[in-house]
Amino acid sequence: DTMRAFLRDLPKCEHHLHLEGTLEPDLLFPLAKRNGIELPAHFPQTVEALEDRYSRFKDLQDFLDFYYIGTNVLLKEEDFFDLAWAYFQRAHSQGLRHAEVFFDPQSHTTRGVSLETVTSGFRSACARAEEELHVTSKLIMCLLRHTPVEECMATLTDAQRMFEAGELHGLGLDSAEKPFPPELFVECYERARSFHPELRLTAHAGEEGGADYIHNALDLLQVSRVDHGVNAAHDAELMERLARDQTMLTVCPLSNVRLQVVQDVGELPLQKFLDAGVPFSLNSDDPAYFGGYILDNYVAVHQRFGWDAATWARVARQAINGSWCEEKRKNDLL
Ligand code: ES4
Ligand code: ZN
Repeated sequence: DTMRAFLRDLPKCEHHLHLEGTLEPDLLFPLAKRNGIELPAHFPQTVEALEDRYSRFKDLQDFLDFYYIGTNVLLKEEDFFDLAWAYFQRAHSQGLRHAEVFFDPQSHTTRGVSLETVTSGFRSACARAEEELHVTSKLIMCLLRHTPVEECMATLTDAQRMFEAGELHGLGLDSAEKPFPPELFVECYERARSFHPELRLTAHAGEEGGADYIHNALDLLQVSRVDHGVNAAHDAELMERLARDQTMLTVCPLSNVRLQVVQDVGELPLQKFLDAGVPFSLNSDDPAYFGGYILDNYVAVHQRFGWDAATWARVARQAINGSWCEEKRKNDLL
């Protein structure tokens, strides 16, 4: 319809996308076979059964259990390339222009897959996306907050050269929010900041965790962006702070429904953020698991909020302005 076409043609930027979360069931099973990986006995055996199970996640942890099993089928550089290239093509067909994408090195290095293998495959896909699709991108390495801090520190050491070379653009923090608050990772973020003066910092906070998680990510980790962050809406002082500093929240509507953060997209505090001047972007998080890519998230929001064209242009502009790309690229997108 015309609204979907309008939203498709908006210049969209995505800032909250886990590359491992783009593993579609129809790639998961062939990769498991190609790499001789045996899936657990309880794992659904067909694409249809798996998709059906994905539509019934109880909460974040229930999803993560599936997400980490899926991740196990990724072994070779070409697996990482195929995964990311499939994502870029699909998102491009939905009007994506720029993506800042997460990956979880620890979920691969603990299986004997080197960081170099992972990033080489991803970087090749990013280069091809820029050449062929004119989609620009940045890689953000995430630390798994359910793992010991010493392992996170070792992962940072492993990645130091790539941060220094600008091959990795930012650091994030993901996996189960509770009971792993931001304050556990202060030394990791300090260490990362020492690698490069322009290294960008973000963290998942305020999806499962309360507004205190967001305060602590800002104060203690010194992040310049907050992933999810929807629980900021419960804290008036925090809302003022986010608006004053123009700190962007990377909101993931379909993810929040699938993981039962809200029962319906209409419950998200998006109008409240707009009215308060708190910038946000709309993102797909783990599109293979949550039933939609970036445009599907825009459409779902439109169905509940019914914003006019000027408001949608403002939402798109906020996402461009909150991007970590070069000013020249931002101006091209605006
Ligand atoms: C994630 Cl939705 C979400 N939250 C936390 N960690 C994640 N890793 C992949 N998706
Ligand atoms: Zn996420």
